[in-house]
Amino acid sequence: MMRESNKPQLDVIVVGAGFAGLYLLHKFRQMGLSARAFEAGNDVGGTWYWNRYPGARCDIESIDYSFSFDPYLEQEWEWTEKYATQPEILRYAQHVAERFDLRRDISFGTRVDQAVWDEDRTCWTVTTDQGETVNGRFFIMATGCLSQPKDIDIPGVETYTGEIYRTHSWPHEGVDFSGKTVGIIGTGSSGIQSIPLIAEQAEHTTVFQRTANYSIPAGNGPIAPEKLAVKQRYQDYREEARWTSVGVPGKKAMDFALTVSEEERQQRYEDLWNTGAIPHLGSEFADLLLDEKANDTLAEFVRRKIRSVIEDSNVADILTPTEFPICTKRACLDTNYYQTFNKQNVDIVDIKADPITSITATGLATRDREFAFDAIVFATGFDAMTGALLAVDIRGCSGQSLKEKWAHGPLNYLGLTVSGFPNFFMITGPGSPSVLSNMILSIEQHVEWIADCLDHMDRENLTRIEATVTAETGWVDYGTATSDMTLFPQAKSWYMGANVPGKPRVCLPYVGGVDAYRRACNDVAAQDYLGFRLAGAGGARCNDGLVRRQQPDVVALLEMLAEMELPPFEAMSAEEARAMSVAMNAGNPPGPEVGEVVDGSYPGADGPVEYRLYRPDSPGPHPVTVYFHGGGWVLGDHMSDDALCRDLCANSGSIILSANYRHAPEAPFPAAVDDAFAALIWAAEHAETLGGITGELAVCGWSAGANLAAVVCQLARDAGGPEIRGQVLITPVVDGGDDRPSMTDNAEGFVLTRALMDWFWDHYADPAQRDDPRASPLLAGDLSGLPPALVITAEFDPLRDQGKAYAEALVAAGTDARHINYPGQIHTSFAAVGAIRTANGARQELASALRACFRVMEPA
Ligand code: NA7
Repeated sequence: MMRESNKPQLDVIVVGAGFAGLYLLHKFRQMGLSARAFEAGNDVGGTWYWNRYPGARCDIESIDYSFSFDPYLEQEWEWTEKYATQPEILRYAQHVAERFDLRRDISFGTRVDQAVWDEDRTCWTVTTDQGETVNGRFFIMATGCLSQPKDIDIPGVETYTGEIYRTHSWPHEGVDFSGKTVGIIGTGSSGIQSIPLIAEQAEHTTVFQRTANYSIPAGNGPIAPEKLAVKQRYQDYREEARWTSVGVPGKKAMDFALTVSEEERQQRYEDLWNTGAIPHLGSEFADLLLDEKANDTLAEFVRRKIRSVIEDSNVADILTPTEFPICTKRACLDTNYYQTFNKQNVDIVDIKADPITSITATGLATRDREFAFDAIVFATGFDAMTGALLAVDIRGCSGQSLKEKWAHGPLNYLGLTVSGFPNFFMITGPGSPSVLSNMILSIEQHVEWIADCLDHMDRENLTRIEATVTAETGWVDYGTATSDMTLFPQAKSWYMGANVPGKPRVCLPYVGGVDAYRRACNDVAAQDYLGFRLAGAGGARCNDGLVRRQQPDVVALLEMLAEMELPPFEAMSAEEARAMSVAMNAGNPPGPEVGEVVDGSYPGADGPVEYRLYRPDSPGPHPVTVYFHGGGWVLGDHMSDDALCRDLCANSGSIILSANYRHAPEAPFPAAVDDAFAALIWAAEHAETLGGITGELAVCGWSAGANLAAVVCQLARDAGGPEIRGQVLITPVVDGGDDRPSMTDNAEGFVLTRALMDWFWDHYADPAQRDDPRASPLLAGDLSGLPPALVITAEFDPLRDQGKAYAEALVAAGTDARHINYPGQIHTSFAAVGAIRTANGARQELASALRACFRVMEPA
């Protein structure tokens, strides 16, 4: 038992009294916990207290950018504009503080210098710049993501004799620029919002731009009546917002910029432009942040708009952004930004072409010019997301500092906690969606998650919580895998830590969306605080593990399918299942362009059967790969794996002849085998007429199609031909009696379940037939003398271990075979071209295996 004198003074110590700090205090008071906040400013408001520059506004509509935790609060407060100004948002923060009487728990004008974990007393000891020391059971940094300004990294500032202003700490009394010459450095949000207003007052304004930004007109004004009407169903509306990707209701993009018509695309961009809907800009189409070409359609649209506003084409050249994909840096909302540069007394200087070399006594110098100014405004940004956290000397177990721990990037679990730093939480920390979302909504989610966690601990009589290294590493890797799928890493942005010299280059926010993130946090709590070590009088416990085990796009797909609540295939007739499979295929992204696509038919074992031929975009002839589609011998056809066939064709330089075959149950085993073998023989004999190179023949297939590919290799060997150069087997079915661990572990799981596999087998072959090597090629007595094989499997596939067993058996029999198992993937990953991008590497591997097996890629 802890002696009374040893007990921490407070339950919770909070740093910051912005929106996060305010809600924390309110929440903890409701829970009966003692909490105190320290705030450097002299009032509440955080970022909205400091950033008072002219034109400062939020880029999330005010109806959305406000608290939802109290229905009375949300009803009584009336916003006056679509995008609220800084003074109005600050008034709102003050109103919240007053309404819930929060100021009495806040020490203003006080900076926290240090926080040290005391293992013996299970508490944090916090010291402030006012000489105060307090201790508390929990320590929470609610310091905001954009609160630590970036140092001015231009020499000579101290020599300047004019006025200096910084957008992040603007004088409270305001600034009058009338009659003054002003230089403004920086064209991020702060610059873009303030430049038009400063230029309106100043006698002359010169803007120094390093990187041109994308900005769209805010279209600000009174709140539209339909938006205001949301207040009549505010709580439902908020719940909707919680399950969107940015925390603002809107339609979920399901289609692709590159598949709709040019006309539709332009119309949709025009609508976005006209509504100033910045949160939805990057999500209008599902591929905008994933595919450079798709992104460029929007970027080009915005570039054209920018050019149409600016009169001087040289100025337009400077202001038109080209250096990074749109939305990979925060896109800006403006009012008359580009128009401002049509004024005679406003200049722009491209400091990429003519860099600033120093601040001088009278102004600044670039490499080629000298400028004199009465005032210089720095709108040069922040040491975002980690800066404010590292500004406090936070020391966890064994005295390790957060700075040391984060030397190579902010290791964290869920953006909420850090291993080695018990009872410490961050609000909207790195690793959470934070700056890519409606911040107030994300703040609420974090505060509520922490409150639930503390409540759980109290109920279970636990006093210490700490993330495990496994969980932390898993989350960081997952976050990196998520951002690596996107275009975000291509920008030198503060999201990537690229604006601060020497800062580790990692994607700071979690880019997978508020909805996916919320699900992960909820899953952690629901699984007995998965990945946390908890201890106290109630006992020690740890359910260690990873909250997300599949690749991020696989998780997104599985979540989407779960949301759709589709009936399982095995509950349907074959006809119904086929119809559903066609419907599901319809929305797939298209595969890459190929030289030519030709449909035809080959003589199957029982009459003509269709094929689709994909020809590479290079002068032929080419080697030929006969491809067999997946679908459990029941579903699919020669066109259903279209995107994969295109991908294989484009990347392997081989003709892909996707041969259909008769399907079960109408034509059960061995009909599909007979057709597949007939297709192979026909392709070998007709290689030249198909534009192929005789003798350069390979087979490939996915799932049941890979079963057929493996089987025809055995049949061709036994029949003495045709000669096959290689077999590429994608998650093959090779054993009808499989009961290996992967079958059991993934039985219930990931699109292909054990029940579905059983359903396929039941349609295809009688139990007595399944031992036939033409149904289960793994059971063939002799696996020697077969074509070189590449077998790829997926970690979360019931078929994983049989695929592996086949590759091993081939090797044991002296056949040249390689097996690659792809972590975090599922049975359908490899065929999902464009949708499961984390399988791109695997698809490259398939294509190079095909390339490698041919002796001749092109005729001499
Ligand atoms: P940002 O968006 O980081 O913008 C900072 C701007 O300052 C940007 O144009 C920078 O150019 C420029 N900059 C920074 N350092 C220099 C130096 N040394 N020389 C010249 N130019 C420089 O910060 P904001 O305050 O505008 O906005 C921050 C966020 O607040 C915003 O995204 C919203 O979420 C709200 P660069 O692009 O790095 O070439």
